[in-house]
Amino acid sequence: MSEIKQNTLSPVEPPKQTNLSSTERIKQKSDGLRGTLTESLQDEVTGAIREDDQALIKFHGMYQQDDRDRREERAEKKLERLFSFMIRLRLPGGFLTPEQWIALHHIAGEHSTGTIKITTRMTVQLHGLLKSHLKPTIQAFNQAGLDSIATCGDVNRNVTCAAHPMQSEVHEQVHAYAARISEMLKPKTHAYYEIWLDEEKLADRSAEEDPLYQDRYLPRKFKVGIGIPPNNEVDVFTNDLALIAVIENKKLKGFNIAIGGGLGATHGNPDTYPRLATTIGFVPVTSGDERLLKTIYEILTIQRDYGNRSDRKLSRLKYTVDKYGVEWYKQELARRTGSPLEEARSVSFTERIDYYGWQQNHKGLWYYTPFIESGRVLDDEKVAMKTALLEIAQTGKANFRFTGNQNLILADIDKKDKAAVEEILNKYGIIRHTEAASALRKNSIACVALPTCPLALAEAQRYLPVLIDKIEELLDKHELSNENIITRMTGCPNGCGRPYAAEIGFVGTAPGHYNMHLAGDHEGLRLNRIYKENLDEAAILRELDVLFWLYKKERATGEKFGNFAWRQRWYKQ
Ligand code: SRM
Ligand code: SF4
Repeated sequence: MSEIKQNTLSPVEPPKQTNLSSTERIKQKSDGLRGTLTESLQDEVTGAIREDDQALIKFHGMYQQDDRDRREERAEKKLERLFSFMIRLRLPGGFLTPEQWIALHHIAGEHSTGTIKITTRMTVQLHGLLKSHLKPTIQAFNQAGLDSIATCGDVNRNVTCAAHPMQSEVHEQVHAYAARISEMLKPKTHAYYEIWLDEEKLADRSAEEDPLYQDRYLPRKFKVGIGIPPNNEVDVFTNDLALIAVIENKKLKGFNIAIGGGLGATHGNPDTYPRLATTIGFVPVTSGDERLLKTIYEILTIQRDYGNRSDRKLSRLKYTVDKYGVEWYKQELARRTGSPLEEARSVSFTERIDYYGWQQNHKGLWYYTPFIESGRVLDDEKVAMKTALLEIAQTGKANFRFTGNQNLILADIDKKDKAAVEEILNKYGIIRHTEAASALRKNSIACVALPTCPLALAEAQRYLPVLIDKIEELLDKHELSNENIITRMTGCPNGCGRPYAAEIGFVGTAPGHYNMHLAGDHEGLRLNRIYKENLDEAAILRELDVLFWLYKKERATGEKFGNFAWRQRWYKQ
């Protein structure tokens, strides 16, 4: 891809910011994100890395964590916390070849807890890596053609893109943009290759000059998502930058551009809030991609120059958009790109689902989507998912695509190979497991939360499956078992499982307690609102029992639970 031409228009001076946050200082003096990571890794006295390096390692796709289940026991024994690391891969559009899945399977077994966690952004994470395992892990990933660059930190994150190729004939064309955008927005520093892959130090540092990120990077994380109507399975409007494919007569015409989505909030801080992206216009791609890429690039430069660098709670693009206004952002973008956006085109999202089971695309290729609860690929008492997926990968007959709902699709299976894949799926009970899962369960998401997430206030992925057992009983009682109510839980208000875009959202407030949010729509076009705060399990079930009863009794034909809740104003006014 050609380099984006730098803007040569006379700059309008962005406001000079004082009171920079400590992370800003760490970034700027990090020597291209190197910091003292090499020294930190060599220090055998502790399982942790130095404090400043904890901020820097994120840009390399890793987080320092500790096992929160064992904090007390370790403290009693006067031992340091049981430190380990989480690593997240960069997989734009969420795609792995079967060979890469096999490599991932073995790397997970050798270096991490063994569980492969599919995330809400269509990639995978491994947890529990000891410090000494980080380099061998990255080197093994590199051998498989994989990296973790910029999957965390104040940069563009993993680019998501609607997953299911049977959705449209131009799906592959749209999908290719995820990789191109990811590449364009990747930091230029060579640090990753030096620190983790032992490559030679650059003699000439000017080779890694980074006109986009400079030495300050972005004020905060930045997320790009691509949606392909009619399925909004990626929750496209929850991204800082949402691209919505405009397809007319089976041809890709371009993308509607929406900015300022983001879900993170802090309990008790009214200045923070979830927000869906606002559509600001359309960019055609019929005469080449330069205009689209330039538009994306300059949306980031505006956020780089105007985003809040003192208070990290207020530094996402959504706050910049709300502070300066959507019209101002559009004008500044037009100034930087040299032309205004075109009028947004009409698009329509009518669903937000994973297409479970077998599907066929326009070319006759087959796709199987199994149900993977909370995206955790492991062998447990319910199903040997990890072994089954390895065996399928070993046939070489299926690619692996991830969805924004923490699932995967066994993809691009030739007609003649379908029976062989199906035999393995049957052998391990995957088809039975997928068909047996209720509509509620299949439409649920839970974030990681405890024991690894340092920010969790309550359980999520370890608890939602249990709560769903009980909600299923209520749905059964009210003859609503077939309702695919979108239900999501997170252990804190940061929103990693996108609970604010659910029909029923549970947001952790304290151990065993959740705020219950209601009245989001089914398509991800309207956020929900708080209904009741700090509920324990008994209170949640009591509330739902009554709400389901009313829903069954009074809903209009075909009315979704979220829309009914909205109509009934089941939220705090
Ligand atoms: Fe997230 C922080 C896990 C998707 C909003 N997120 C975290 C951290 C890294 C905790 C931390 O900062 O130390 C969590 C690591 C837990 C662990 O042990 O693995 C974490 N986030 C996840 C994942 C793995 C949840 C999952 O179960 O799938 C998702 C990884 C996505 C990926 O592959 O890149 C994940 N996080 C999201 C999403 C959903 C999305 O992007 O579609 C959101 C809401 C959208 C948004 O960004 O606004 C999200 N995560 C946050 C926030 C709030 C940011 C904010 O603007 O306030 C934090 C906290 C922070 O950044 O300070 C956070
Ligand atoms: Fe952790 Fe909160 Fe994100 Fe859940 S929502 S993974 S608890 S930061």
